[in-house]
Amino acid sequence: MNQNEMRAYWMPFTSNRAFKSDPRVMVAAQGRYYTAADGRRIFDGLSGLWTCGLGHGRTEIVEAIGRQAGELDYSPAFNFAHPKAFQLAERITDFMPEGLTRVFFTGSGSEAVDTALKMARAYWRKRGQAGKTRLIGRIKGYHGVNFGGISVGGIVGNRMLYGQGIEADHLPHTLSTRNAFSRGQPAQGAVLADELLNLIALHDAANIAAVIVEPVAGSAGVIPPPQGYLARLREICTEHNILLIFDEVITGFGRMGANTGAEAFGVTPDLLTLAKQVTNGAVPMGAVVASDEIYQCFMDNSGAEHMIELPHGYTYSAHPLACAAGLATLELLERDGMVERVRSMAPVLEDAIHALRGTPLVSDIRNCGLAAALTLEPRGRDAVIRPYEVALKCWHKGFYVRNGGDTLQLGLPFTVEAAEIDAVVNAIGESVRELE
Ligand code: PXG
Repeated sequence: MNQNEMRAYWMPFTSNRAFKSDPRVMVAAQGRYYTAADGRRIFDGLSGLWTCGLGHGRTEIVEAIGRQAGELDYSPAFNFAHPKAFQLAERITDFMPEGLTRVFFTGSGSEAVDTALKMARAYWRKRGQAGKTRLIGRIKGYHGVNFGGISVGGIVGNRMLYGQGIEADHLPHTLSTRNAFSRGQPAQGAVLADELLNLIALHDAANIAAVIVEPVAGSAGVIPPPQGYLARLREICTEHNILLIFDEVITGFGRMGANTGAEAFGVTPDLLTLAKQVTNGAVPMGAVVASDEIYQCFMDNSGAEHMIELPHGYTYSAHPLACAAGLATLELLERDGMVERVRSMAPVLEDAIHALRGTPLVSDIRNCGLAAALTLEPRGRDAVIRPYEVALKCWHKGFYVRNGGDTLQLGLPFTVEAAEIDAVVNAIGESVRELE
């Protein structure tokens, strides 16, 4: 493509200038491989953007979307519904921990996060505790890009340009050099959850609505929770009447070798956000799953029956194409035993990625389920340049891997073979050794 053809498209989370001088364009995808514009086959080391665990172009999903487009392309989301919205909501609850039974659809992960934050504040109002508005996130957290999400988010670069957000505090992140090169959940750090007690002391729980964390921080570079950490957060939230929200946009539907991160780590939140894998990335969709108690509180405290209990929703909430894709995706996930497959392949990834320990410039390696990341040492004051260079080198070697901050990330397709794990990890190792 020449510069003119690339002029109008302002790309998201992309260095537009660098991209346009060396474009990386995909023209097709099947299974675990993309086809690049120059005809090369590229291994999909991040399942799209953590979206396509089942691989690309799955016939059942493609056909379900096609059928749906012909039958009912759109149905108004407000005051009306279509059958697959109910079916998918029910189906999603099959994958949720006990007690999370009510599904609110959105169009993306960012929308799911802002929906969950609004639900949390509204819930306390409905309960007559209007003072409970403060929201608490975590340093290094990523909760999408809308105003609520960036406010509770803890990746400074995503917030610094945008001025005043909404009131929020941040727990410390759990990354520690003491835990460097841990396999899976690190041993040290559960005590960091107690920082929540300091925020409660500062603001008083009467002013705090919710705490939101990713069970495993994804975008910040696959940071699994220290053993006991999430359970401790749950305990403090319960004790002080604060809602706990798990942002499972990446960890939902299999990536951790369990249906959810909540299941993987044995801790149940009050609200849980989803997106990405719910439709295998084929149609945009997100969701918030709420506890029965929260749903009932809205039903019981909203006046006459014709009154709207939650004045919130999106034109594309429960979009028929997304619901069709979601039903087909969850069917395949279950039929093909994909969650069990993630569990069985996770140790293969763990061994392969940790074999890079000792490679120059690699200062940490982390993994959990079919997700893994390396941290690379900065070049001078530039912490992001080396992962960026490695991702480019990998692309030229036929592998798509993701760079983010000072990390390189892998989110392998659930269908991945051991030989592919070796190949992509070798490509990363080789590329790191080529660095200055
Ligand atoms: N929460 C979490 C935990 C996410 O990972 C979002 C919310 C926002 O979702 P939407 O659909 O609005 O993008 C995300 C998105 C990466 C990467 O490289 C991660 C995301 C998106 C793009 C890249 O880790 N996560």
